[in-house]
Amino acid sequence: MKVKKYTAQNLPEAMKLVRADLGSGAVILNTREVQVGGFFGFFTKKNVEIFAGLDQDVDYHPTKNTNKNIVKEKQAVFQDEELTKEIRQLKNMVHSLTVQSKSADDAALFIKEWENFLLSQEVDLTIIEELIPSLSNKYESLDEMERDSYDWNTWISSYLSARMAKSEFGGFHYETKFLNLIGPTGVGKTTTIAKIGAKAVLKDGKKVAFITTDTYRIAAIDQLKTYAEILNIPCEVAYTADDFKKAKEKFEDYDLVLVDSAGRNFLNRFYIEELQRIIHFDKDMKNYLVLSLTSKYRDMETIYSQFKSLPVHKVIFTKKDETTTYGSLLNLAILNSVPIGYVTNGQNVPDDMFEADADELVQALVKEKLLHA
Ligand SMILES: Nc1nc2c(ncn2[C@@H]2O[C@H](COP(=O)(O)OP(=O)(O)OP(=O)(O)O)[C@@H](O)[C@H]2O)c(=O)[nH]1
Ligand SMILES: [Mg+2]
Repeated sequence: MKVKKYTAQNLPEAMKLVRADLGSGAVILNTREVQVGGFFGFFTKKNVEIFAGLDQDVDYHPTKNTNKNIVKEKQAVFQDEELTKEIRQLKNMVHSLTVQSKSADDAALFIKEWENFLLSQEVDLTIIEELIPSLSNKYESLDEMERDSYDWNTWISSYLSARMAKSEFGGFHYETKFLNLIGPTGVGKTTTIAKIGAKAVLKDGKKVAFITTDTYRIAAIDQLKTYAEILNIPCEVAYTADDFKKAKEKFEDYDLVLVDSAGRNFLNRFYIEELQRIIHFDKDMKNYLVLSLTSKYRDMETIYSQFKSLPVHKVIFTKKDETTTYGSLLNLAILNSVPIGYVTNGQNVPDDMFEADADELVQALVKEKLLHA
């Protein structure tokens, strides 16, 4: 018997090839499904292979007349029955292949939807690429009904919260007396100092003072002095390193001294040297880097690595109310293990500020999927 292999996209197509080549007397010896192409187990194409043969002792072509006709007719009846059986089996197989390929399409669509959402939130690709295999495994472990009713938002939130576990979240606890807020221009350093100061005075009943080293603009001094007057607390202006030292000594018996500094273009590499000339960075001073959530993640990374040498003890994210994209915060926490102290969400002093909490921040991000679904 001559055996040949035929490959096509589906069984009916493959059968057509067999018939065209070997005629209706062909015997199907084996059929199987083969996968071609693919990426991460998705988007693979399924082909069908048929092994068919033709018994050359028997001529099935009705046009040819030989003295083996009777045998041929009997065999033809037998072949017809076999063929009907074969077709039934093939139909079942085609059906099961269609079901399988639908479920592969559904999985790919499901993963793609989450991938696109996380990218739109500016979550770093490294984090997304690590998440996808776990998400895909979870998806595969459930049947169709379970998948539909499964709480995927909670699954994603738990995954991302766990990834942030290495970072520390939450504000200070008066363990340090001097808190210095640094960062680029206009991110909300002075406003956040007023918020932290107001909370310490009004809620926690602490003895608080301000020092400002932002002497470049009269308005900047006035801004902090106005908050100091409202809170009825002292505010010292330090033009030189000596002024700063004296102000520090003056507030020695205070619970909390908040230090304001001028924002500078973060691309100016002399900024940190300039800060160091006036502010006495020692171990009883904590430096909080203020970053606006409206900035680009790449810029935030650059700013963070520039300030890191001071060092940066915590990051405060401002202007959460001005964006619906929170990936940058997650990226800094996950990829740089940056401790996050506070998040501010408006211009109102002191109300628009809360202590950072990993779960709440992740949930705020995931909630965006529901809001824009
Ligand atoms: N929407 C919104 N605006 C804020 C927030 N925090 C501060 N701002 C506003 O941002 C602007 C700049 O705030 P500042 O506190 O002066 O910023 P800064 O970092 O001290 O600025 P420089 O000293 O000039 O570098 C002001 O209009 C604030 O009211 C916030 O969480 N949300
Ligand atoms: Mg300021």
